[in-house]
Amino acid sequence: MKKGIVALGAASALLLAFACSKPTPLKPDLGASKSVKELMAARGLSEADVEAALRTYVPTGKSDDYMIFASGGQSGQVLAIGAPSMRLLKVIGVFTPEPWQGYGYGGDGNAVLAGGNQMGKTISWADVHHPNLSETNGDYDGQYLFVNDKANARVAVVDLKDFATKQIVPNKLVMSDHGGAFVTPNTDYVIETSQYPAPLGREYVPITEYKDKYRGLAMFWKFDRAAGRIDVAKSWAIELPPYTQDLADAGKLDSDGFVFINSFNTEMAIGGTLEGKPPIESGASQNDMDYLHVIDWKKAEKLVADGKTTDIKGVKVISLTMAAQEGILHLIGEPKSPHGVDVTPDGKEMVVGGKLDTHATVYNFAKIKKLIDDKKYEGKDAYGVPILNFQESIRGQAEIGMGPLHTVYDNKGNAYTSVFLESVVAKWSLKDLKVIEKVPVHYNIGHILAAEGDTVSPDGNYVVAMNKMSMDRFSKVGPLYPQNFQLIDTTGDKMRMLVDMPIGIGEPHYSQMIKMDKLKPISVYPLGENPITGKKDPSATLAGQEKIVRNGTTVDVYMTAIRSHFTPDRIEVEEGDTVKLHITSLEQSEDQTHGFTINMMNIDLSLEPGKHENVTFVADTPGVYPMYCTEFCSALHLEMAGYFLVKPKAKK
Ligand code: K7E
Ligand code: CUA
Repeated sequence: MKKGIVALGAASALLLAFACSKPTPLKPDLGASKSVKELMAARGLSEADVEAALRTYVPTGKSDDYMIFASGGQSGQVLAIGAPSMRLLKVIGVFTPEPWQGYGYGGDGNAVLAGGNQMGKTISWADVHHPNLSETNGDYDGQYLFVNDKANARVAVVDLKDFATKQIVPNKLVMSDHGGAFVTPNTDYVIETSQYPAPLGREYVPITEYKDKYRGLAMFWKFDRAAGRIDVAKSWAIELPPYTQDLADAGKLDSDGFVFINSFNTEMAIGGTLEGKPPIESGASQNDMDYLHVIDWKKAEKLVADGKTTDIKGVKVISLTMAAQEGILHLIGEPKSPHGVDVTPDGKEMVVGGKLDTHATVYNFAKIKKLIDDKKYEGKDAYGVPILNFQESIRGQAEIGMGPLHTVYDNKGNAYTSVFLESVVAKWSLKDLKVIEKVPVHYNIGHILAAEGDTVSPDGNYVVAMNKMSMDRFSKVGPLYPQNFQLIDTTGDKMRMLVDMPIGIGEPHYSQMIKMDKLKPISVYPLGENPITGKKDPSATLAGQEKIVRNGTTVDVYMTAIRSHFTPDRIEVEEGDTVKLHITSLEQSEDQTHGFTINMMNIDLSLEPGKHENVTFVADTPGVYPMYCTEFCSALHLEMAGYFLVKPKAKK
């Protein structure tokens, strides 16, 4: 056995020497002996295929131009994808434990995950919908990523310095969210609006009292950029009618200071299929119009500062009555069963897609603002919220096709709308509201995203169709099919389908795409840094400081990891001891990661260079537990191991 490992070590050394010597030019058989045409014929590729391949191929050692941050859907994670290559670069652990990153397996990440517990329960998954990048002056700044969990009403903060989740904030008032996590143009707030109405604060109320007691909510999470965390104490909310709020977007430039939220069940249908009542789905589709909510958040912020809020479970809430009276909330009709509301790059207009409509409706902010300023109302809803006239609020409607959902923009005045039922991307002109071109996608597109698409200055070169179905696109993997991302080139007069990317981890909803050079991730942590606090850990251990300290039944182990050993590598404790491991990676070279596990303990850490981790557990079962490094870090990686021994308690 030992011999084999030594041989392997020698082989790696040889490989290393080889890699470091002058590279020998490769002479691949195919390229050298066959022309491109022959190769195309052999592989059955058309010219368009080859062109698409050339447009997306990123050779080894070269970087992609963009990074896509995609929702990982039910996986609870976020995917980092390079574009145009559409290669998966990382699955970032967010709401779900992620073993490779050692996230949720005993280390400090446990506290982050626990921060997202709701109603006293550990929640280890999420329905991730909308990742949103932090912005400065309406432009992605590459610093943070926010993402919501629709199923459990939570928002997470990912620091793009190290692509790690730093915070999960549970919304204590609502049961689900959807309109989030959208940021205001300078990331003052991360917005999270509820989806399925329920009593705010979660007490039981019979569903027959839906109209009176069930509510929606717009949560304004205050983001403290210097701290890199949501400041829960400075956050607040606005109570909304139980109209089932859907997507939201923050205004920018002209419409800065406002938030727009869709709703799709102004009928307030509550189902009752077993009792012979119509399901929510058909009950909610009776009205031709639902309501676009227009919120003046800067005005609301002043009310909060003046203390004009109600306390619900410790959250400052502007009541619905107050919001209606003070001109914070206005409603405008929107057709029909709307889904996305997307503010144009100049902030002047909002495009709403109606799932059961054939139009994208273009609302004009200046018109809306004038109606609000003139207090010109069409009426009020049952909750006293002023309603603005639909026709007087819009510039017009674009005839898009069956089931427009979401809209993104380019830098040439065009909009791209995902059309679910038709399975196309419709490109149309914002100027004359005419469709220019439709390109088929495969199939049933949900969201669409664009390069730098939600900024004040989109790049205009790519959109990605995020398709729900992929029937005949990929090799079969059983009845649960991958989702399909399709990258489309939008630089020319005609849209060009470039490449498919199967997503085999969950159903992504939204994504954003940022220029790669805006991201400035670190390669190594400063020695002893605890990534969760962003500071040198008080228990950081440097070479020579390793020790085992017993205090009663608590054993603190100050440990280091460096190629290719742990110090100490033997730890013996007594049954029932509380063990606190403090492990610092002493590595400072790029890509030199160690892992750490104690067998059978469900402990698993990733020790990137410089990183410090703390693990606390009770050694409750006597035995001999090997511990080892879980990353193949060196030729002597297998030797990077040790023993954790738990001595049985002496019988009395
Ligand atoms: Cu799936 Cu934005 Cu949650 Cu549309 S949402 S598809
Ligand atoms: Cu350290 Cu393997």
